[in-house]
Amino acid sequence: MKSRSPFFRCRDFGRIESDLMADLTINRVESRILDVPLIRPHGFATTTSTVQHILLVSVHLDNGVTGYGEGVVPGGPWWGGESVETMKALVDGYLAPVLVGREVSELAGIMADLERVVARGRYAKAAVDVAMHDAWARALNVSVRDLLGGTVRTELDCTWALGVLPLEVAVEEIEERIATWGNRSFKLKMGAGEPAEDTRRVAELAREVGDRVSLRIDINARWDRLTALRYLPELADAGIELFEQPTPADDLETLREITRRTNVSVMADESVWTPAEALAVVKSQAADVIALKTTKHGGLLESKKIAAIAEAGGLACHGATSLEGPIGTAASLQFAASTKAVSYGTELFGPQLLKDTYVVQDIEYRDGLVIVPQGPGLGVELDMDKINFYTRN
Ligand code: MUC
Ligand code: MG
Repeated sequence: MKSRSPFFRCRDFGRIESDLMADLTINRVESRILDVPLIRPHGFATTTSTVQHILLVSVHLDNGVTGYGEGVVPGGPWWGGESVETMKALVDGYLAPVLVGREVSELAGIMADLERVVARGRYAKAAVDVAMHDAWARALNVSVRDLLGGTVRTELDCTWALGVLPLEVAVEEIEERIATWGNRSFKLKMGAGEPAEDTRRVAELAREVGDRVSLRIDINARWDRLTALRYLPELADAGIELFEQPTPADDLETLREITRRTNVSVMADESVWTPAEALAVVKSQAADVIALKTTKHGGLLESKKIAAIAEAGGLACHGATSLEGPIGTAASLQFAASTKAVSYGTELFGPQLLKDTYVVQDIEYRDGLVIVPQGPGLGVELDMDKINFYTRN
């Protein structure tokens, strides 16, 4: 048999390589809205949810592999201007056409190109970014955290967030969480009521349970400077351990003043969407912690930039939530598992707030911890019957 020249071997290699690349080609992107009931109403500063709406995005490759991501906001457009309906319009009409026909291994390039067709739209972009990470990792038979650099932790402290609730109901819920799930820290939503009354309610709660658990508050940017300077010291005296975004997002001066004046750690949430905003918080020393949400930052790649900036500036990141279901939660856990800077625990309790799950094996919680799922991709497998059941018609 005639031996093949190096020239042909080289061409064969090129062909094999291009076959593999073709396997990774994205052939379609689909999305559907899920409406999943909550175990109890969750009260935010300006609205109350009884159902979590989730945009489920799937990225399908030529090799038969599918990856999933969730587009999700806490309680609707009040938080960041997007809703599942706006996300669906962006994904179907504008983002999907950029993906189709490209290899999923071009993820960074695809994400950069999305910026040319959609400004902001970060929740929608996050769903697409996560679905591509899941598909690519599954195609390589590795976990998403492997793609992101490998494992730095396998479990995290998990804070349980209470909605805006009357005192007795809140105490009952905290006792139940301690007894059943071993939660050691709780976040209390504030900002809905009149500040003096809101403060009295939380201080009272701290007197009842504060010696056993860590209490944090999230005011969702609802207080002005004077209100914050008036009431935050009372909350500090009551033993609150973390103040999350007391004042408006754009007002870093006031956030900095609060951070300077108090011994309580201050966390920036609404103030940090983009890497540039994270840098501004670092430069102005406006906070001690950044609420890192893979959703509001627009996906895992952008979140890595936020984490790097925080770490370089000496700030910790908290693995925060937009009340994702199991898929979005798995994505944030894969991120936290691979990112040292997520050193201030997590509040990724979304799946426990849902009345039902739509993955085969739900996210695992025990002893106040949430466990990073194992297995390829995000580490969760979809239950298609449940998905179909919760899909909006
Ligand atoms: C937020 O502002 O942090 C996360 C949990 C929760 O109750 O509200 C969200 C959003
Ligand atoms: Mg917040």
